[in-house]
Order: sequence, then structure tokens, then C-alpha cells
Amino acid sequence: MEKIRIGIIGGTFNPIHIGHLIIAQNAVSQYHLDRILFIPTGRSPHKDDSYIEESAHRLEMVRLAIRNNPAFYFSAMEINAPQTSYTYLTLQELSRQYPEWELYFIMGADSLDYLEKWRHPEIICSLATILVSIRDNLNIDDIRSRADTLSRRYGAKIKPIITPNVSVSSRDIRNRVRNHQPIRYLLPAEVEAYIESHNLYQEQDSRMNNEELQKIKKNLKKELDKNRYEHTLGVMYTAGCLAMAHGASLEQAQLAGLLHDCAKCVPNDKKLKICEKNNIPITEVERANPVLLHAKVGAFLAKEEYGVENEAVLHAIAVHTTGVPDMSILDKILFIADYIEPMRNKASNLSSIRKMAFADLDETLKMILSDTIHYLNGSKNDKNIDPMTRKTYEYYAGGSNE
Ligand code: DGI
Ligand code: FE
Ligand code: FE
Repeated sequence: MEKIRIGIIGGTFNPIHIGHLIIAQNAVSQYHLDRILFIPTGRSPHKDDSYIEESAHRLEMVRLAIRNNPAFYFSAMEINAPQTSYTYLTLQELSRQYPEWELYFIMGADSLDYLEKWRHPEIICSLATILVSIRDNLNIDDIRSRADTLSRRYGAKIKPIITPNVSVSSRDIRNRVRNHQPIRYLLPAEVEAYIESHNLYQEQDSRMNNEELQKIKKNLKKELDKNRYEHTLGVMYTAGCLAMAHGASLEQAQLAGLLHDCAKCVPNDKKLKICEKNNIPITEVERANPVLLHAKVGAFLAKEEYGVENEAVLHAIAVHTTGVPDMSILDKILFIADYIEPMRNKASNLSSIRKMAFADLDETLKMILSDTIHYLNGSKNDKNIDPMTRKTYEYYAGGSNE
């Protein structure tokens, strides 16, 4: 008996968009699939009330997006699963329930790199042919060698799906909604209407933000020593409080606080190397005191290693040690939080600076910069002061009523 050819496409689908649909449709026509099964992932292991609401939205948007395509189906099996879902379990379950199905598992070529880190790649490869969609910014030779390795190791059958290069992403769509930019034509009209009528993605989703912070925390813990990690959490919470007090973005302040010292435990020679390799300019003072570079290198790693795209956050990290003249509110908040977080205890004047921080950011900057310059000038500290620290001080000390 001929088996029924089923393409499986998983994803958070938050929201589903034309990129997913185009891949699915091309998989159908290229591999003569009878059906595509969209399976939204169950995301959080703790399935609380907000998870139930959020997953219901994701599922409903999938249903709306595919309803006029007779070859497209969906399943809530992962969303409804009581435990965390894994691809190998999903495929096992499907082949047990539907022995008449021949499975084709669809994934992005960029995920191919991670397949080996998934649970039981050998089971996945034995139960399904893997169809990878290839965007044309990816290197075909890399993909081919990756695929060859997987074939050798797990007997994987890996085949390409040729699609037009549509670089829509769910994250981009969420950002566009939040920034009141159009999303029309990026997803089916029914899904667009659903997003609008349910006010999805309007605010920065703080739960999603928290999830992102948790993930970064886990990685940072490995990169930093214990004290630095504790300091980092102190800066994150303090920056958050200052953002609340001064009406800045809470999410950005926390993210900047969490990552500001991510390069602090990178050895000096490696910091210098990272700068040289990536055309990050090094000043004379920085070469003499490479510890200063942890700010610029931190911004670089925040972007490249931790996936931070927000320019305001990256800028705040880059200038957090010396400041710059004319700082943004986020720059100021991070700079100040770094100085006053609860674990700090060495600086003089801390209690009056802490109090001032919640009243007047510029006045606080002036106090901190003045103390820092005195400290660096002090007899035990023969480090040369970074001219940028001095410039920042002059900017904030001048102009006011002294
Ligand atoms: O990274 P943290 O310890 O949390 O704090 P930070 O980013 O303010 O860095 C503090 C270190 O940087 C400390 O070792 C003093 C040094 N520093 C701060 N401003 C200057 C400076 N070193 C020099 N040479 N010149 C400066 O202007
Ligand atoms: Fe620092
Ligand atoms: Fe710090």
C-alpha cells in the first residue's frame, strides 16, 4: 500500500507568517506531499494561565492561516502535552498512531547545525526524511557538509526545499506591531485581523522579555565568576528600578544591566584580540588599561553572542565605564546602577548618591564622575584617567549652577 506522505512543520508560530506558509507549500509541490501538519510547540514547562492563553492564540492563528488550503492541517499535540515536548517524541507518537504515514520533517537550514544537540537525533533521522529550507544568505557548501555528517552518523535522509528568499520573522512582526508599523502582506489577512482584534503584541510582552532574561542569565552564569554574576543581577534590578522611577523602558534597562559586564571575565589579551579582529578601535589609554575595554567588547558580545539587537541597549553597555557627554536616559541609568547597586560598598558618599539617583539623574552623574576622578587620582591608583571619563565629567559638571 502506498503510504500517505506527511510533512511536519513545527514552530512557536507566534505568529505564523507567509515564510512558514511558503516553505510548506513548496515542500508539498516539490516532494508530492499529501498533507502538511503544522504543530505549534508547547513552549514553557510551567503551563500557567498565561501560557494557556498565549498558546490558544498561537493555535488559533495557525488555524486561520491554513484554513483555505485543503492540504494543510494542524495539531495541538505539543501544546496540549502535559510535559515538555521533544521532536523525537512527537515523531514517535505520530508513527505509532499512524503507521500508514511517511513522515517528512521540515526545518530551516540554520537549525541543521543544532540537530545533533536535540534529544535523540538518531530517532528523528530514522523516523523522518528531513527537508531543509534554504535561504540564499546561507552557504550551500556548509549545509551540504553538515548534511553529509548527519547522514554518515545517523543515516539521515536530508533534502533541500527550494523556496524564494522571504526573510520575514515572527519577532520582526511582533516588533512592527509594537512600533505601529504595517504588517499587511507579511501574514494572511485573517491573522492580521486576529492580532489586531485581540491586541496581541501591543506592549513589550514582559513575560517574553523575562524568558529572554532567564536564558541570558543561564549563559552568563557560566561566563562570570560568582561575585561578578551577583553584581550583574544587582545592576539589572537597580537599573529596572531607576527605569521605573524615571519613566524609561524597564525591559531595556534590565537587559542592559544584565549584560553590561558580560566581557568582564574575558582575559585582557583576548579582549584586545576581539577588538583587533572586529575593527573595534582601541585608544591609547585602553591599550594601557585593557580592563576599560570590557565595555566595548561587552556591547560586541551582547550583540553577537547574546543576540541583542536594540541599539540603545548596546550603546549603554558600550559607554557604561567612562560615560560619554550627552548620554541617553538608558546610558545614564546603566552608568548609575552600576555604581549604586546594593553589593557596592567601597565608594564614599554612596547613601547620598543612592538617594539622588531616584531624584535627578544628571546631578547623580556629576557626583559619581567627580568621585571617580578623585578616586583614580588617589595616591594608590596610578592608573591614568580615561580622557572620556574627564570629558563626561566636564559635560555634566559644566553648565549647571556651580
Ligand atoms: O565593571 P565594573 O567593575 O562593574 O565597573 P566599571 O565598568 O565602572 O569599571 C570599573 C573599573 O574601570 C575599575 O577598575 C576602574 C576602571 N575605570 C573606570 N573609569 C576609568 C577606569 N580606569 C581608567 N584607567 N580610567 C578611567 O577613567
Ligand atoms: Fe563594567
Ligand atoms: Fe559593572
